Amino acid sequence: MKTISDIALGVASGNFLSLAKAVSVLENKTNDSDHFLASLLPHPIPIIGITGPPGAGKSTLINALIAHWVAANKKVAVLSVDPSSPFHQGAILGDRIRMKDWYLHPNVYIRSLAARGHLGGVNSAMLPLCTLMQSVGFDYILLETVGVGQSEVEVAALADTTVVVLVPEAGDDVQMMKSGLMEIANVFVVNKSDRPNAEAFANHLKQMIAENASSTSPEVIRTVATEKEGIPALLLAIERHHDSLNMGLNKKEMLLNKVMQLVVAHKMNLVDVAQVKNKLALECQKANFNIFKFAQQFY
Ligand SMILES: Nc1nc2c(ncn2[C@@H]2O[C@H](COP(=O)(O)OP(=O)(O)OP(=O)(O)O)[C@@H](O)[C@H]2O)c(=O)[nH]1
Ligand SMILES: [Mg+2]
Repeated sequence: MKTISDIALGVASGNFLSLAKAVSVLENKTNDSDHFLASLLPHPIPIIGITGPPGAGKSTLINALIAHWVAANKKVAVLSVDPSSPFHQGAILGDRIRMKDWYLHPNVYIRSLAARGHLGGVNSAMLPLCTLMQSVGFDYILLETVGVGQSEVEVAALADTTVVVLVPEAGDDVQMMKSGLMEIANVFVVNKSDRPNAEAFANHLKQMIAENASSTSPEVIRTVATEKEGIPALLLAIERHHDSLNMGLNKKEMLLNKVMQLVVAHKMNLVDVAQVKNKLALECQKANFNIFKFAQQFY
């Protein structure tokens, strides 16, 4: 059994076996994991979130991005979040097929995670993993999540750049998109641009963005992920967004949010929920039960 400091040393030297061990230390949330996390020496490696509706081509796009980066001798980590299933067999099997070229590649690390069941949602599982990946010498970190609920918003908060992947048929979903995905997108991809109406949809999207005009309007990039078409343009758009971030925009706000989440999660751990529950069961029946007075005994 390797000690935490052995694992930390292995991680620092970019050893994938140590990386796998480190991931299980974090997942098992042993007492050592806080200590281990605090000992990491992360680099500011870009974290790129890839989200969008089911089947939009996120994994295929990631497959193409990996191909591009590996050809340039870069190291890539991919973390896929499946928000719906605690077992995510389907996601794993599907992604194993779509990203099959890369599972055994020495410069690529791919890991699927279930979001459900994690107290604190996606973030509580992802932030430690992202920090770990930033400490191992990867050049890029990709987070894939299906944009159907809350997880994509959490991923967007973690990512430096959030890419929202849509398909031409999404025309009818534009209203829905206006509310949720519109706000988190730093770059839009219209994937499956080999299909009819791709150009019309991309133009419609650009028009909507212009109407929503803010100082940082997301670019719209057309891709055919299966053919690896549009990848250089997408990479340029990601880079341009990342450069604007480096100027300081939003970055401190993002960090403050992350720190507050960690502090809250830590404070939550200090409270014995079972004990609160038992006491509450006794006291909530009493006359003039005051929730503030009750809660303050645990402050
Ligand atoms: N015609 C066409 N098909 C594509 C393109 N990109 C992906 N596909 C196909 O679309 C299907 C779904 O692709 P995935 O990459 O699994 O999509 P996803 O968004 O990762 O799906 P989930 O993770 O299940 O939400 C697969 O059959 C792909 O081959 C494209 O550019 N054009
Ligand atoms: Mg996928």
